[in-house]
Amino acid sequence: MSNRTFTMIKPDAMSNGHAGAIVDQIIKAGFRVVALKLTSLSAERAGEFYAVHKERPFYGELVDFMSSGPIVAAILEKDNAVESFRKLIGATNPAQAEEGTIRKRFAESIGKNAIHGSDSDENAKIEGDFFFSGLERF
Ligand code: 3AN
Repeated sequence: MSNRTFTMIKPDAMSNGHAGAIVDQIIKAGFRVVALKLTSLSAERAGEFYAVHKERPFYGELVDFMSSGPIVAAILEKDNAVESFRKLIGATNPAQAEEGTIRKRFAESIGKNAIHGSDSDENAKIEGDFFFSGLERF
């Protein structure tokens, strides 16, 4: 169990104006912001980030969507961060997400689902390193 996870606020939530409310909910849930930036992914970088899903039927759609506009990337800290954050964001499909979760409140669909949360300590480290240098962490 590690105390850090990685998140992205996805292009749908950004263009729908939910970034501020989402960051507010994350901080109120007790996460400390270690690193945070407004950025974007090229199709090539999005493909690299989601390489584990390469064989899935939705891979092309996912890469197109994730490179369609700005995102907010962040590293977050809390005890049991990965699991606790997955609980806060809710199920991948917002229709199945629990009431009050970030995806239930802000996501449009299973593809445009507002937010990413790392699924393991190992991936949290890989994904945080994908976006942030040591100098960008506090
Ligand atoms: P999670 O983000 O909850 O860990 P994963 O890892 O299964 O979910 O999927 C990664 C991302 O791929 C999801 N956040 C979502 O944007 C997209 N995705 C997953 N399943 C589908 C699907 N059936 N159709 C379209 N996009 C999907």
